[in-house]
Parts: sequence; structure tokens; C-alpha cells
Amino acid sequence: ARLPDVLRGMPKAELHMHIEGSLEPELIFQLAQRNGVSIPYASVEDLRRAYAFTDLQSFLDIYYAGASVLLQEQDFYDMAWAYFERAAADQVSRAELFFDPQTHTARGVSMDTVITGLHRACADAEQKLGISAALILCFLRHLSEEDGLATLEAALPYRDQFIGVGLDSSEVGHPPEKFTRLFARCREQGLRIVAHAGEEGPPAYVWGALDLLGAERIDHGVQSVHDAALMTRLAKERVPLTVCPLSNLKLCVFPTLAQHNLGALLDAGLCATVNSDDPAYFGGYVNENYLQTFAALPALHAGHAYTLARNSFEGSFMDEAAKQREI
Ligand code: ES4
Ligand code: ZN
Repeated sequence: ARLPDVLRGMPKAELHMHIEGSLEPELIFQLAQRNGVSIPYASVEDLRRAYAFTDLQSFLDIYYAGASVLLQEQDFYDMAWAYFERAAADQVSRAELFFDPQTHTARGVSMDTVITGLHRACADAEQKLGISAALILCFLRHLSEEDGLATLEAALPYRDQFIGVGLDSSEVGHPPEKFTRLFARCREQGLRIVAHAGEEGPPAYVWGALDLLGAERIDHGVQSVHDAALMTRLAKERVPLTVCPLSNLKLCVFPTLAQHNLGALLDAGLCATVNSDDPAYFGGYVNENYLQTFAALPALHAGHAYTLARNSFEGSFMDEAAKQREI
């Protein structure tokens, strides 16, 4: 089969996708109307035109504005269900979704509304689409550790509806050590641990995520190539890196996809995976990330495709038996 058909057709897990980043402009306008929320854009086209980012912060400002239309439980359900339908078309059989409760609770939306809506969509994804789905609660690193601790407390009544916690938002200036106590509490609760590190930030933040937070996966991690000792450790421990090529391109982490280091990470023996991050904002769902990256990097061939799909299941938090069936 042609390589693009292999990429499209192979079963895969998606491990790095912010559900608020799957909110398409059409759905933003529909929810704004349904909820009587005003947004500072005249039309879908006007909003899409604003998606020209120069770095992570320039994206986050628009991403948080988009999320302001989410008010009711049904809004969270509709957003997640739309993602699952797209994921099914891309042969995603396992999806671990990030969500940012602080973005919503700060606007007066309850934790119950957020988690109940998202979890109901996960249950339907399993039943109606055959997608195994789970939620990972992310703390916003531009806020304080105290705010994170209060968020964890508010989420614990729903402990059985999410499998883990992560750390996202503005990276530089908000190192992992800011959240050492919070993540210790999360580990005590038996939560799985991931963290964004080495997207724009230095390799030191990847070390910190591993050693201070207990991260089992690193989200992005592409800056790790600048630290040989870190690369050796990531390879030896098979720490999964959830790489998001189109995100890196749109946020100017790499000037072109041809300069992306995914091939170098794989060839160094790291458990790298391909993911969409914020597909509504970065120009493509997971298959588009595979297709465009393989088209831009001629060194990548069918062997790498197979490795990436296998890594995605290896790096997932599925139970061991289900994982072995996929690998
Ligand atoms: C994010 Cl691309 C990225 N990086 C950090 N935090 C995020 N939240 C949503 N997308
Ligand atoms: Zn991300």
C-alpha cells in the first residue's frame, strides 16, 4: 500500500489533544449563539483569520477566548463528541483527552458541569464508536500552585471519571518546581502523571517534570535534543514523548516541518508519538499530522509509521491486557 494509506489506515492512539483545542470556529459561533455569549469576531471567517500565531502565548490568548462559549454540560458533551467522530475517521482506537477545568471554573462554570459532560461523551465514544477514551485533568501553569490544589480538591469527588493529571499553558517562566507539592498530592491519589515540557522551555524543564513531578510521559519534549544526557535517559527509560508536529509548526517552534526533529527522536530510540494538540487551531487532526510530517521528512518510511503507531499504544495508559492486544 502507498505510505499515505498506511498512515491513514493504521490503528493509533492519540495521547496529546486538548479538548478545548478541538473546538472548531463553526461550533464556537453555534455555542455563542445558543448561550448568548458575545465574542469579539464578526464571523467564522473573521475568527479563522485570527489564527496566525507567532508563539505559544499568542495562541493561548485566542484559545482561552474561544473556550468562553462553553457554559452548559451539553456544550462540553457536544465539543467532545465532535472530536470523537473526527478521531474515529482517523482510525483512533484509544484517545486520552486533556481538559483545562480552571479555564471554566474561573468563569463560574462548575467542575460538575465540565467533567460530567466530557465523561458522558467518553462513554458514548466507547459504546457507539468503539473508541477507548479517558480524561486527563490539566493544571494551568500560569496560575499558582494554590489554585491548582483547590482545583484538585474540587475534582476529587469525580476521581473515578479521570485517569490522570497534566500541566499545560505558558511554559517559560513557570518551571515544574512551582508545582512539586501539587503533583505529590496527585500521586498520592493514584493519578497518572504527564506534563508539558520542552515545547518552548529548556531541557531543564524536562528533567524537572521527570524528577520533581514524577511525569510518566512528556508532552512535546522536542527541546530534549539539546541535552545528550537527557536523550540517553529518555531512550533508556522509554519515556514517551507526545510530539505534535503541526502545533510546533504553527507556534514557530520549528520554521518548517522539514526541519522538525521527529525523525531524530525516533532514530535516537525514543518512544516518540504523533498527536494533534489543538486540531481546530493548528490545521489538522491526527492523520493530517502524520501525513504532512511524512511528506516533509523523506527519511521517514513505513518502518517509522509502524513504530509510531506501536509507540502510541505503548505510551498510552490503557490497561496492560488491552495494550498487548493493540501491540
Ligand atoms: C497548549 Cl500547544 C499548548 N501548549 C501548552 N499548553 C496548551 N494548552 C493548549 N494547547
Ligand atoms: Zn499541548
